[in-house]
Amino acid sequence: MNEEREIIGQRDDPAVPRYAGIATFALLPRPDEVEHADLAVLGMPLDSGTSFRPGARFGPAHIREHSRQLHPYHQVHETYPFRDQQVVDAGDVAVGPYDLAQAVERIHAEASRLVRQGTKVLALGGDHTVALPLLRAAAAAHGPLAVIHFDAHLDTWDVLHGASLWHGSPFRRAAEEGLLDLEHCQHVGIRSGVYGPDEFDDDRRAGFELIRSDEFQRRPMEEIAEQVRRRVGSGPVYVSIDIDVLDPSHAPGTGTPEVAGITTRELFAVLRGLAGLPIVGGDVVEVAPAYDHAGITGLAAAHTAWELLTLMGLSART
Ligand SMILES: [Mn+2]
Repeated sequence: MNEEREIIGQRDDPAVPRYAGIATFALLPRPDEVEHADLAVLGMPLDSGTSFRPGARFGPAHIREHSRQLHPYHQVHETYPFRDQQVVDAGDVAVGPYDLAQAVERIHAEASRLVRQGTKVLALGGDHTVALPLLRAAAAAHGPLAVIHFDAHLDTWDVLHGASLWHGSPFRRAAEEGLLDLEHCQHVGIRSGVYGPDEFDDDRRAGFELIRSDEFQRRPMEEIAEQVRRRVGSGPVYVSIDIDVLDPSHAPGTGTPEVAGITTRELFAVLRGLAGLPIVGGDVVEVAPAYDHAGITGLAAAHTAWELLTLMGLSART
């Protein structure tokens, strides 16, 4: 880290409470307020790849609104995530709703621009299609990536309704394009309905091993985290978190909810067990606020993003 550079953290005006003022993510500065950003939170207001309930285009704003309560110190990692690295809120990518291929190109262009200037991207979705251009940008800089994918769904499916680009296919397309390290990818929390066992064969060919959500009932979470660490090895890691990995009781506001999921506590336990991995990028996606209640999903997503950016700060330090 550059010790001389002044790091600007969260807004800290005693006259303005956390619930007031414009909500950047965690009340962090914008890019034009800092010399250099080590990590940019970047909104993806897009849900044109959704197969079931639409609405994730409103996810980034919802997550920001619920990120006002994020604090500067992480009591488990004993670190200050906004001091270890300069984090900014880079706003939303300029994408429209009608042309998904064009939106994917724009996300790729914006993420690539940030990555080239040495800024890691933590994306707020938006539907899971956005992971493909984000992986393209990260892999261009770091080579094939070990992906840790928290999700109820495999997302290694092929064509749906004639489209190869949709929110259930990003990791299949990424594998085909050589963006993934096929020996080192890991799903966590899988449980959705499938049409048959061949879907799991396709999934293995896309480079993934899987941990199902029901394993959380009989296995210690430390052991699950250790299995993930062993699988991903020592190369660059990308962490993709579909909020529907959580049980609908913990995240009702999402497009394709699946029952019998994991809890926020279980998700955080596994994430915290990944400290020290070289995480080069990540996303928290599929937040659809129209189906949320009392901000449960917004809060879960904001805090999940905070856990992830804390990990990214720890990997920057090592
Ligand atoms: Mn997904």
